[in-house]
Amino acid sequence: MHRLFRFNLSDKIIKMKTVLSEDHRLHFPKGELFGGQLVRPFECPERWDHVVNRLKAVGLDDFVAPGDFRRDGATRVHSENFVAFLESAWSLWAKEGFEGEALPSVFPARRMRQREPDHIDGKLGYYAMAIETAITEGTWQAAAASAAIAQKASDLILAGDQCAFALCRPPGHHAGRDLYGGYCFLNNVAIAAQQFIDNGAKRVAVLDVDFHHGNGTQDIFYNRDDVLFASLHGDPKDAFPHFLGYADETGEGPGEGFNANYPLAPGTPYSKWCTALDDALRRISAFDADALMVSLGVDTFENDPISFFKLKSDDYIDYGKRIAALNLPTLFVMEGGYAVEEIGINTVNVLTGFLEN
Ligand code: OKP
Ligand code: ZN
Repeated sequence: MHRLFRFNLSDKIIKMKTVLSEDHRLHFPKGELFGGQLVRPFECPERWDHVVNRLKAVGLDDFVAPGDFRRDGATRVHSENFVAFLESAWSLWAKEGFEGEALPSVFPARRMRQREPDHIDGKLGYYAMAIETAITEGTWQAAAASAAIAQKASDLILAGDQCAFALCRPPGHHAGRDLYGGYCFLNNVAIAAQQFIDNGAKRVAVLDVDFHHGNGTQDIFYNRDDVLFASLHGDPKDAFPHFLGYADETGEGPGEGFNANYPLAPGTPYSKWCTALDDALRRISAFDADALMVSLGVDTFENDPISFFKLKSDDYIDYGKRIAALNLPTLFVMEGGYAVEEIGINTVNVLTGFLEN
């Protein structure tokens, strides 16, 4: 591959393409287990419509279709057995004659066997890291299309674009090497980061600004020194995913020092969030990455229904500018954001802030 170039965003008028697909609509479970009830999922197809409408409204309407999902790219970061499970889960579930959507019910907890069973009930629990996320008939096709979007957006940057927006849905950052849950199946941003490495990048940084800790991305790159993972998120003492994301998780083996968590307290305002962001950006800058991947969740918004930070819509413009100051080829990958009416404005504010610099 050609050497990834360095550029000054302010030097030239730059454009950002958005890669997107209608296939996300194939994943629309009726139920999410929340507060002991099956509720309409927070992670819903209209989220995508609001982002697309806002992109059109500001003239960021250079839309590109993904190519076919490249399965071999996914198995660079996920286990073969896990991907095979995702592909076959719905048909195994349907074969049992179950009436509802596929949810796990039993788990290999402490001192039990970590071994994949044959029955779908066992497989679901074996691979789940959370149980709110239903698998339905179209889930695999939507998840594969979402990953294909991240792959195509990576292709664009590897071919010379300075930046790109992968409008992925379903999201990906909770999906680990062999774990799904938290609305995520395939880890889109990790698949993208690995694609850069596999095409000659020496170092790739992943900045996760979603409200929730990107446990899946951390898991995938935890023992590696070629991918720096930095995440700002609700303190796992108080926030999902609860079992990863503490500040003392700094990487292991060769990866020691290449994982940076910034757990933040309930009620965190932009001033405090931004102090953590600036520290993460300093870490990324010192890492001397060839490319930056941003896990872009806007559930940090003050009115998000399931999160507890206090960012306002204008704050997204400000931090988009700060990210641009790194002067790196940058791939934005859509993650969460559940204040559906504002998800378009907040997401696109990051992109326009980045482009205006
Ligand atoms: C996905 B992404 C809170 C339950 C949280 C799952 C949240 C998944 C977030 N009581 N449920 O990071 O935006
Ligand atoms: Zn989130």
